[in-house]
Order: sequence, then structure tokens, then C-alpha cells
Amino acid sequence: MRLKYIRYNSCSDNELQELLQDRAPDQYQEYNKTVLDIIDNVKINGDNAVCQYTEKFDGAIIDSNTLQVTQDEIDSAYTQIDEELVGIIRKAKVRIEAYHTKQKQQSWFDSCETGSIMGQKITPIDVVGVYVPGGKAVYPSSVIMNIIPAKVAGVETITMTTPPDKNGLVNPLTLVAARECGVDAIYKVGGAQAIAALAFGTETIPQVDKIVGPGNIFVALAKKAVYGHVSIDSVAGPSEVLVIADETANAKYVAADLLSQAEHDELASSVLITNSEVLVEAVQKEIERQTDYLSRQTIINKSLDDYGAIILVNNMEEAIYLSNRIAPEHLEICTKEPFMLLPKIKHAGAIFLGAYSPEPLGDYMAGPNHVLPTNGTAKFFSPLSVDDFIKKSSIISFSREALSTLENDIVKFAEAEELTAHANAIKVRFEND
Ligand code: HSO
Ligand code: ZN
Repeated sequence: MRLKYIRYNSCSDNELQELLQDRAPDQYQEYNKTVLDIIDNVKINGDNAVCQYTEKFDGAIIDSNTLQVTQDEIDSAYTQIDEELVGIIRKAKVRIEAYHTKQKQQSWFDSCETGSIMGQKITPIDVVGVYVPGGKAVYPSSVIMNIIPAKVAGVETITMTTPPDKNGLVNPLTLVAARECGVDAIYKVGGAQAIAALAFGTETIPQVDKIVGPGNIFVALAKKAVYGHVSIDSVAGPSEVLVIADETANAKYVAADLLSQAEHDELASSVLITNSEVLVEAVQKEIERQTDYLSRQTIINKSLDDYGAIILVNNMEEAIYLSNRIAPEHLEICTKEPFMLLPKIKHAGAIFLGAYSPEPLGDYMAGPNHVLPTNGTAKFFSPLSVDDFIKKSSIISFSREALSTLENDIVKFAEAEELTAHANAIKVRFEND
């Protein structure tokens, strides 16, 4: 398998556009009607609707009494998991917690001599629901990445939903990761029905204020549909990596990192931008060599075939221009002096610098969140963080004297807007009673 290869010089904008096709979930609007029907049904029929969908889509018989994962089930999950892995989950948790603790914002208050106080009060969201997909893409690392920032923010109640298998059981690794992070309750439901249950509540599943976590297209569309009634995180698309490399980069490492994203999904995108023709050839060879011994070859080949690419540029300026234009989820800079390029990088979810900062380091252990903006949305979205689980209230407290310094301005402003009651609320405070 050889990656598509273009020289930036000769490549027209159209060619580039085609190479970097849009992979946004919006292409699947046809499922919207199904999703809206599911949401309505859950809203009206609660647990009953939820359990019917679970039987239909997951083949599991669940009722209101068995919807919540029990303590026994969690205990049994621990017996099924390699102890060393539990230790690794704990280690990852500590590192991720430490990183996110640095993101915490403080409330602040500013006071002025005339007697005014203005400030911003930070309050965590009360109840958060974390969606965890089932099936093949079971990522306990994502369970940790979604729960920890909520915990650090001070969210009081964190619930989780995840689809059960045919026997009504939930993946033990998911349960262990969730318990390690301090989840409060876990419910066996997946798909759009889970999002509806979290957004509107059922007899068994409490309504939440915010829903986070990845999912398939039905989950993504359901999250979009309930947005406004509850808050949601951004809707994640397929994973991406962009590697900027020069002639000093190690072709073996670059190829390995491109492959590590390609194995996620047929829709994943792995792109290399380099100024070194020698590296291009070496990376092509390494991709072929390494793919041979990897387990997910079919996914890798399809993903590289459809969305993989190598772009040969004349210099690093062009590489940075293209990178900012693509705004990748993950950006690796494998150049002689990666930090020299950093100031010019404007748009990327996470930036990995140097030969020993491969993307999977960030997926599991480094500490920053691996829930990142995809599909060019790094132009305006940030990684999942503690900020996603807090909200702010403005604080205003004025003395009579402080208000008097703004009295005339407010009255005039209000009258200009023809809002005499607004003006009146100021004036009455300075009338002689
Ligand atoms: N690279 C994925 C996250 C992940 N990788 C989970 C492995 N497990 C999206 O950032
Ligand atoms: Zn990954």
C-alpha cells in the first residue's frame, strides 16, 4: 500500500481539496428522522422505550430493574481484568488528573474605591452524563478522558451509559475505568435512546445537564438534536494525524505514527507533509513493511487508500501554511528544531513535538485530553477540558455612590433605546422620597 503523493508546487487547490475531503458526520442527515423518532419515543415512554430499543438494536433483554449496572457486576469486572492493566489505568488517571488540575479557573472579584464590586463566579455543572460506545471500539482511555475533567471541575454527579452485549453485560474494562474515575451510576443503554434518556430522564435514568463522549452517527445526531435542552461536547468525527517532518525525521517512526491513526477507522486520515523526497520514499517503504505485521490491516489499508496522503513541499513555511489550513486533530512536528515552528502553528487540537512524542503517548498516558477537535474544527474548538464542566456567573454589586457615577449615562442609554422602565429603575434610586 503506497500513499497518494503530490508535490505542493504542481498541485492546484482543487487537487488539495480533493485530497483533504470533508469527513464530517453531516453527510448522514438521512438518519435524522429515525433519531428524532427515537428521542420522542423515549421522552414519552421512558424506561419502556429505552428497553425496547435495547432489545431491538443490541439484542439484550433489559428492564427497569436491570438497567443500572450493579455493584456485583463492577466487582466481577475487576476479577476479569489483568491486575497490571488496573495499575496502568490508575497511573494514567493520576497523570491526567494532574494535567487537568492546572486548567482549573478561580472565581475573581474586582472592587473599586467608590464601592463597586464586579466579578466572575465559577460553578461546576451539577450533573453530567458520559456516553461510552460499546462494540469493537471499546476505549477505556476515553472513559478516563471524559470523566476526569468533570471530576476535577467539581461536578457533583457523573452518570454513564453504554450499550450492553447480547447477554446484557457491559465491557468489564469500561466498568473498571469508570469506577476508578469515580463514576456515580452506569446504565446499560446505547445509541440515540441513551442520549434521549440522559437529556430528558426516564423513571430510572436521571436527567443530566450536559452529555459528553463519542459515539456512532446515531449518537452524534441525537446529541445535536438535544443540544439546547442540555449542553453537549463537540461532535467528534473520525481521527486524524498530520505529521510535519524534515530530512532529519526517522521514517520508521513517522510511518508508525501515520499507521497508528489509520487503524482507528476506515474514515481516519493520516497525512505527511515534508520537504524531503528521501523521507517520502523511506516512509512509503516503512508503511508497507510495518502494515504487514499489524492486526487491523483491512481498516488501515482502506483508511490510507481513501484519506492518506503525502504532500511534498519546498520549505517549512509551506508546511505550516498547509497545516494551519487543515487544522488537524493531532499534529506531530518531527523536525530538527520542532519548537522553532511552534509559534507559527495556529490551528491543531494537540501538538506533539519531537521524535519521542508519538501520538499514542497522548492517547493514553501523557496527561492532556485525547478528546480533540476533528475535521478542521481546531480552527474554533479546543480539546475537552475542565472548562467544559464549569460555567460562569457575572457578579455585580454597586453602592449608591458608585451607581451615581453612572446614573446619567444609563438613563440616557435606556432612553435612546426607548426603554423608559429601564431609565426609571435608575432614577427612582436618586429621587428625594
Ligand atoms: N486517538 C483517538 C483516541 C484513542 N486512541 C483512544 C486510542 N484509544 C482520538 O484522539
Ligand atoms: Zn488513538
